[in-house]
Amino acid sequence: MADYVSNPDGKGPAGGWGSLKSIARIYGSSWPTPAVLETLARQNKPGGFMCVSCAWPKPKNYHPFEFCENGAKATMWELTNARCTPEFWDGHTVSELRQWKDHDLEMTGRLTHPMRFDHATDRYVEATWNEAFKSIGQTLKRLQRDSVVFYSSGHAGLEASYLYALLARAYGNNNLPQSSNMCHETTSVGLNKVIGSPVGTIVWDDLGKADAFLFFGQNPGSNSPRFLHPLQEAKKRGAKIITFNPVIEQGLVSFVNPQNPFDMMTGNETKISDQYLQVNAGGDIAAILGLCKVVVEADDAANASGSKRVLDVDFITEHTTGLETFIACVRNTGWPDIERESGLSELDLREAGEAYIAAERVIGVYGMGLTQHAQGALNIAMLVNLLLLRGNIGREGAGCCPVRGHSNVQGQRTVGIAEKTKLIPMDKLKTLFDFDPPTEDGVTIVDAVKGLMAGRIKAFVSLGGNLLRAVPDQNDMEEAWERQDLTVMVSTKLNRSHLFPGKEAWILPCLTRTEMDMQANGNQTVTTEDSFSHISASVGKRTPASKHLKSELAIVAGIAKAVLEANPKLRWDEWTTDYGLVRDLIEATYPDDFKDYNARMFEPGGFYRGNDAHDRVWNTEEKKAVFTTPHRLNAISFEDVPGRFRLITMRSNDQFNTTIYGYSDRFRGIEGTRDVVLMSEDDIEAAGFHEGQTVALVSDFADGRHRKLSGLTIVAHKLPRGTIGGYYPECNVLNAIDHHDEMSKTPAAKAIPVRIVADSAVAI
Ligand SMILES: Nc1nc2c(c(=O)[nH]1)N[C@H]1C(S)=C(S)[C@@H](COP(=O)(O)OP(=O)(O)OC[C@H]3O[C@@H](n4cnc5c(=O)[nH]c(N)nc54)[C@H](O)[C@@H]3O)O[C@H]1N2
Ligand SMILES: Nc1nc2c(c(=O)[nH]1)N[C@H]1C(S)=C(S)[C@@H](COP(=O)(O)OP(=O)(O)OC[C@H]3O[C@@H](n4cnc5c(=O)[nH]c(N)nc54)[C@H](O)[C@@H]3O)O[C@H]1N2
Ligand SMILES: [Mo]
Repeated sequence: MADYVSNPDGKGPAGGWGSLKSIARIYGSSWPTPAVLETLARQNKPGGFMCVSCAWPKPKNYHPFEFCENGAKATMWELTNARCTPEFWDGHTVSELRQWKDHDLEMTGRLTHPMRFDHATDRYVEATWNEAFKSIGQTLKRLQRDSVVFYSSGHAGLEASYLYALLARAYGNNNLPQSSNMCHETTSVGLNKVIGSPVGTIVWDDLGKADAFLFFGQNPGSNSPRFLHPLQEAKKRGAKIITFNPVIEQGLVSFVNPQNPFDMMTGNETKISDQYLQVNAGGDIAAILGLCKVVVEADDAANASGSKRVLDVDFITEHTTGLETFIACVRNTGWPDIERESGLSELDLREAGEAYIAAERVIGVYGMGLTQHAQGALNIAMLVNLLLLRGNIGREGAGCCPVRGHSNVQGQRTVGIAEKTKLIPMDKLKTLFDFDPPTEDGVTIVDAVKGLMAGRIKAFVSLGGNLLRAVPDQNDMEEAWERQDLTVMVSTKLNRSHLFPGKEAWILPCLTRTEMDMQANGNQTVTTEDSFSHISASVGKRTPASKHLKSELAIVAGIAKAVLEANPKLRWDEWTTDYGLVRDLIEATYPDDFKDYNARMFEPGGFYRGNDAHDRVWNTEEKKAVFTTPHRLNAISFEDVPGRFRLITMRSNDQFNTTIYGYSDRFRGIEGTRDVVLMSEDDIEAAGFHEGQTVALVSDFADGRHRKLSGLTIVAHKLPRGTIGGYYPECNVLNAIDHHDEMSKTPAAKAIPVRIVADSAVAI
């Protein structure tokens, strides 16, 4: 086993008092106010509202406080007293704000008024909603249909999302890329190819029945902290947890449950990972192949001695295809190749393989560490291979668990936000709304960005998000973004994407889920879908941050009315007064998923929309679950040459994507700055640098383009040789838009080829 200690460098466990302090800091000395506590107490409960942060499911039997450190931060970030009003712009120009950090932009507070960019004064100025809709409508009418993109990040609820997709299609295109194009699109495409499901196969109760969890590149301590509770329970009943991650992530090391008074008073830590394997960035294909080799060898031995087979032969025969070629590949790949490519020893992989075999029911968990690679889909297919060998998909306590990002990112895809026409029941739309939906596929994020850069895309409507900061080649993107005819940002807070306004540019401020959404028919409910395909209702109770805010649904309807020809079947006004009518439409469009939608949406834990792979029905081309034979042993698209490193772009526990709450990455012991590069001590020494030195990273793609990020301080960190770490989104200037997963076009943000240079060595 690797020399893994339960508390590296003396950093505190995940959860515990550190988590409460970290929450309190967001609100400063005025926290907690009774109103905020009241709001937090309603989080993730029936009749309350679903967390605005991540998509981790909500249990049926909830705790008194069913939220985590980061869910609380996200909620409080919305409930701030700060306001970014029209007067803010009296003192600032857009050019000046470009020098500001992401954190400082969002600290200006909630956006309060619709704002139009004024080129003459380089400022946003107040406008009315009518002016905004009218002007946006006129411009959209003038533009060629396929030159407009309707982006969304996974914040908006199912109702607004369904209408947004309808707006795009009624307007005349399928240009509906979403934040998951940078995230779990690898799952939507790659997992779907091998098991016929674009989403995970487990449900909540499976967590309580698994004997082992394998974690590949997912960091629950920061990104889905409520996951640590079922993991803690799993450990207490003796389940094993094995982690594959180049970085030692504290949440996968140990946890003190902040909701357990005994644990909090005594500092009683639960050790999470039994084995922590620091795989190379991009080394999972080889690592998993190693595990499969252990399984196959054990099965050979069992077969020879006549004892119980290790492979689940009945399952494989009935449900899968492709085993033989895969097994041949497993047998033909030698340990030296596996060790070199994974960066792990045969001994460690044998120990992990034995633990996998010893467990009756296994859940394979994964996140961005698998999806954001040039061979991300192959990474996922390898994990599926491993699970299929022992029938670990489609039975109790076992399955595949991709952990989703934004709170409704999965659901938005379910209700039609998708660029691929084959995913949409177009005939239903035609019947329901009496128009001919466009038949051509729309753009992915990568296509959209390339289209922008080439001048083909002329307008972007963004329902949430901060695309400028989230995509590769950020410098080119900034230039391309402001060349557009129209930029429309439906937002809650100021962000960098607002600062490169198109010829016509609008910021449209919206309500959030914690706020009351009063329409003619009363306070409205919205729904979201979590990572386990459960759909839950949210009712906001807070007074809106400004009386000028509109709901996302009302904004979509406002734009739709201004741009679309009158159509008696498109009843935007009526739908805005009663979101239940939109849920009826969703049910009519997707009857299997949303049966009795309005009646079931308050069920504790949400209602399950079902999953065929969970029931061992395989909607693949082959109508079986597919074993994939890997054509390479690593997930990267470049050679290793001396001086070239694989840069992982990381999240701290003090951010939600491009929203930077603060500068404390307490799990990794980095305080006060994000301008760092993490390197192993051996790499620092071999490269002739020293800790604390300021360096620049320069990207090292075959295209030879100059991409550089300066002013980074070297921090020694326990990492595999050749793998270094820096923060997302800052490092996005280093990535290339053509560097993405081959199958799904998800940008490859977890192994960017870079060189490290002394800061003065390369001219900017
Ligand atoms: N607090 C907070 N919560 C969030 C978010 C946030 O920014 N902050 N973002 C939300 C969103 S949109 C998403 S998609 C999810 C993201 O949540 P995660 O999927 O956890 O994403 P990351 O933190 O980017 O990366 C996950 C892990 O992959 C590891 N890793 C990197 N490269 C490799 C590799 O090659 N192999 C392996 N095995 N591991 C690797 C990294 O060290 C890291 O621990 O979280 C959601 N929740
Ligand atoms: N290098 C690198 N790049 C990455 C990643 C990485 O790991 N590394 N991760 C990728 C991933 S997984 C993702 S999902 C993307 C994220 O990309 P995006 O989804 O585009 O970015 P966010 O940071 O989530 O967007 C934040 C903004 O959303 C707005 N907002 C917040 N709440 C709401 C709301 O309720 N409604 C509306 N309408 N707006 C709201 C606010 O104005 C805020 O400024 O980034 C991707 N980019
Ligand atoms: Mo994401």
